[in-house]
Amino acid sequence: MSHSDSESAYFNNYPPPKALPKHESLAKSFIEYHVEADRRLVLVTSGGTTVPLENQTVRFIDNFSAGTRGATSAEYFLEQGYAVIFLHRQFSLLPYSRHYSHSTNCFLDFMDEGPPNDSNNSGHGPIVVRNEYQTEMRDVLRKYKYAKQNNRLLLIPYTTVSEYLFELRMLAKCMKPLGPNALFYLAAAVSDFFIPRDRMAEHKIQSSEIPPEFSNEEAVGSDDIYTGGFERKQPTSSKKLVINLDPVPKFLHQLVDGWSPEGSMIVSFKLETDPNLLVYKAQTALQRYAHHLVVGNLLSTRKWEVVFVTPEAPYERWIRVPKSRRSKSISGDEDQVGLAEAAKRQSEHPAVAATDAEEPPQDGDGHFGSREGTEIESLIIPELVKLHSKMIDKFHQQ
Ligand code: 9Z3
Repeated sequence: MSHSDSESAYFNNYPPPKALPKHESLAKSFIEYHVEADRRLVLVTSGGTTVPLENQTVRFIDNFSAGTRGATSAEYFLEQGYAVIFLHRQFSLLPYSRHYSHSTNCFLDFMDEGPPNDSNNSGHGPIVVRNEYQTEMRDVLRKYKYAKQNNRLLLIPYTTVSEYLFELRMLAKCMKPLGPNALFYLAAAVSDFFIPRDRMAEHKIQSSEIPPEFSNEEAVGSDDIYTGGFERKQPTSSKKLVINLDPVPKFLHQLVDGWSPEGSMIVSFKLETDPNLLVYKAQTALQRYAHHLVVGNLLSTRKWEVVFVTPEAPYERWIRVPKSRRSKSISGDEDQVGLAEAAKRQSEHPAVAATDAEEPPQDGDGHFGSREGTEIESLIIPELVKLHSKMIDKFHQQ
């Protein structure tokens, strides 16, 4: 099946998200506004995607992504003067409010009740931001207000992988009038596997036998597809659940060759856990889709290092937060920083022992240095903007 055949098969099989027409009209007026201003516009995708197991969804498969990369990157794009469409998993982190979320950095910890205000005799004081957070919160608040008041940020939510794909296609097509001013920054962690609509159970999959009079006429009985039947050795009324997933069609082809504006820049992310594979997989993705940049990252070191893999020299370029400015991360493993680069060098020159994992000194400063260390996105985005500028110049010289 060709890419466009698998595209049509996919989109014909799924109903579009209910909110798509509303999102389309919001996107069109947002884009028109920025086309008129000749402003650059980036579509940032962010967060995980769910894969429902039932049509009336009780259960779904999910992934780890909280949307930190996307939400943080969106802020640095706004700082660089870009307008941002933020296509995000519903309830994942958002630009600016991410600094004061409900779990880490709980927003309530930043507040106090001030002394009672005598004028209204209520005995209640006003809620105030604690002194030590005033500067940082004012800074975040000002940037947030600026983005809102100047129509620089459009938030579009999705939940499932299918909703994500419908929204991505719609937004890319709406972005056509932007031409080379459009940038795609695909940081969402999109599921590679899904259950096709014609194999999906309508109702909640049952974990125990139900009498035949209750069984309904689904296209495919949940018994046939999802359950492994009774265990012989262990008599029990519970059933196994065996899930059979298909690969999600590779939509980057369609984005590069059809949906996106002429001259636009497309940046995808490649996530791996094995340092030996990262650069190879990023290079393979770049060759396969023929776009402009793959940003490779390892799950364990993604907050401190990424690799830019490009079709032109220098082909592979590491960006790292200097050691002294790395934030602490519970999920990360700082000992792994440098391993993927060393593994790549080792594979190219097996005779040369892998060099140490230390990074060369780099310039660049994080904007939230005091509490959180340097954010790697503060190093990634300016570099990316330079590459985008080069592409725009080249486009206009043609
Ligand atoms: C990424 O690699 C992002 O950097 C992360 C960010 C998902 C690791 P967090 O949300 O994590 O800040 O916690 N995104 C792309 C992942 C992905 O699904 N890439 C596909 C792949 O690796 C290619 S499009 O095959």
